[in-house]
Formats: sequence, structure tokens, C-alpha cells
Amino acid sequence: MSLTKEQLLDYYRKMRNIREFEETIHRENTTGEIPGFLHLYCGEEANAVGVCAHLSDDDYIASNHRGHGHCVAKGSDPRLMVMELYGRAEGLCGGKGGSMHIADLDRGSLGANGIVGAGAPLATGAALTQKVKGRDNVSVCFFGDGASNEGYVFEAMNLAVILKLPVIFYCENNGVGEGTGVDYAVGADSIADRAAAFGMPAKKIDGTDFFSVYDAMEEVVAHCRAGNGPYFVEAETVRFYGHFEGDPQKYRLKEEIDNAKLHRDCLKKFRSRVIEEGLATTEEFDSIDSDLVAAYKGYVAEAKQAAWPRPEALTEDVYITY
Ligand SMILES: Cc1ncc(C[n+]2csc(CCOP(=O)(O)OP(=O)(O)O)c2C)c(N)n1
Repeated sequence: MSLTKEQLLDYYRKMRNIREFEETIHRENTTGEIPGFLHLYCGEEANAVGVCAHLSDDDYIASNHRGHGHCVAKGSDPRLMVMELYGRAEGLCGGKGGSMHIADLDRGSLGANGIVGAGAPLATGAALTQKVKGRDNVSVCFFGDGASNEGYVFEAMNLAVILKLPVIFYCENNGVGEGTGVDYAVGADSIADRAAAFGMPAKKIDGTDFFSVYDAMEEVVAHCRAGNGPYFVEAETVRFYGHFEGDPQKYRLKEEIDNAKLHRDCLKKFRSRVIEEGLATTEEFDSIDSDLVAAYKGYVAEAKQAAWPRPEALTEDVYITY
């Protein structure tokens, strides 16, 4: 284990922060006060945090519809994100983006995206910017197994190879795209294997294990920063909730989810390993958990009282002025 205790507790705090964000939204959504569709990231936290651990504000990420975790991991303020989901003026995007269009350019976060797979060309374009400007920054596209079948994802992969761009295609394979199993929707045995046909190196990793993600990404990000072109990563992971909030999940058994929560929960796995190796204590982890529970109670209470956007704000921020 090369990570210090401080780093370990920091990465745990980030993963737990995402979990608390999502559990809070799951609970509070039942009151009907959060407008729009919600797709929760619970179970997948090790991916966002293990990837973003190697990125700075000058590196870009492009997210998808399941984007809260990516945003928190890239450093966005969760208090302002909660405000945003409640549609309030103080929200990260003035309350006008909500869950599926949340973005934070100061953190290099190009935004969540309701068009499946559309982050791939965006991240590839951002990587072209990095290359043209002569920077050693990278760009990461988070997308799902469902998105991996989209034509523009393939076009982006090809362009990234021929232009030798510093972009990482990070596929979060949670086994299901809406209600369609990956075994049905993907013709090949492995999504990662497709990368070879584009001339791109690839890795397949365990996305329920923070250390597997962290170690793999250390090498992958270094490869891209050094100007060696793009990389493809397929991370096998699991989503604990439905495709969207309200999904009756007729396509999978309750036992599958219970089993995943028991054996493939990235937070539980992280805690067990770190405690077993004597690097932190149960009390230290519990204290992080209770701090976050209290923090989110405050964020929600504040958001519910916060001001709505002014009516005139509707037509502001439509076009960018350079
Ligand atoms: C281009 C496009 N096609 C279809 C949809 C409808 N849709 C929204 S999410 C989704 C499933 C995406 O699955 P995946 O990429 O595996 O991500 P996950 O939801 O599993 O995180 C679909 C088909 C869409 N929003 N955009």
C-alpha cells in the first residue's frame, strides 16, 4: 500500500460524500420537491474517485446522465450541487441545469449529459484543445456499457487515435443499460477488447475496488500526459438503485442487488482492507460518515429555503460571450 493514511481517509471521505449525496437525494425525492429525472451513482463511487484522484482542475471530464458522483469527485461543492438539484438561484448552474445538465467549468467539469455517449466527442474535442495548446493535461470521458454501442463513441475513438489525443475513454460497465443486460446488447465478450481494433491500448479492471481503479489510472493518466495518445478502460461495476428514481426494476432480481450490496460495495471493501492492514480504525471511518450525514441535512434544509432564479434569468447564459 503506497498511500498515506491522510490520502486513504481523504479518498474514503470523497466516496462517502458521493454515497451520502445520492442517499440524501433518494430519500428527499419522495417529497416531490426535486424537479426532473434522477439517475443515482450509488455503488459506482470507486470509479469517479479513483479516476479523479489523478486529475487537476486543468484536466477535463465529460460525464453522462449518472453524473453526480463524477462532479463531486472532480471537486465541485456538494452544497451548491444540492441547491442546483432543487433548482435554486444559488445552485452551481444558477438552478437552470439540474441533475442532468450540471457542469462546473472552473473544475474542468464539462457537464452531465442526457444524450447517451455524447461525452465521448466532447472529451475528445477537449483533448484536442489540450494538445493544440501544448499542455500536458488530459481529458476523461465517463460513459456506460450502453453508451459503448453508440456510433459517435466509435468515431471519437478513431479520431483520438489518428490525432494521438490525450483522452481516456472510461467505460463504467454496470451490467445494464436502462433494462437491457450487457450480455444481450454487446456482441463481443469484452467491451475493452474492441479498443484494439482502433489501435488503442486498453485495460479491464474491477470498478468495485478503489485500489484497482486508482492503480490502473495512475499508469493510464501518465501514459496520456506523456503524449502517447488515448487509452480505453473498462471498469466492471454495479449500480445499487434503479436506472432512474422510480424504476420498478422488473429486469433484475432483488437478490442480485442484495448480493452486490453485500459483496461488491466499494465503500465496505475499502474500509475492510484499510482496517485489516491497520492503517485506520472503524472509529475514524464512522466519524467521517457522521460528519457527512450532518452536512447533508444542512444542505437540504438550506436548499429548501433558498431563493428561486429570477424570471429574467431564463434567457441569460444561453450563449457564451467571448
Ligand atoms: C442517444 C440516446 N439514446 C437513448 C437514450 C435513452 N437512455 C437514457 S440512459 C440509457 C441507458 C444508458 O446506459 P449506460 O450507458 O450503460 O449507462 P448507465 O445508465 O448504465 O449508467 C438510455 C438508453 C438517450 N438518453 N440518448
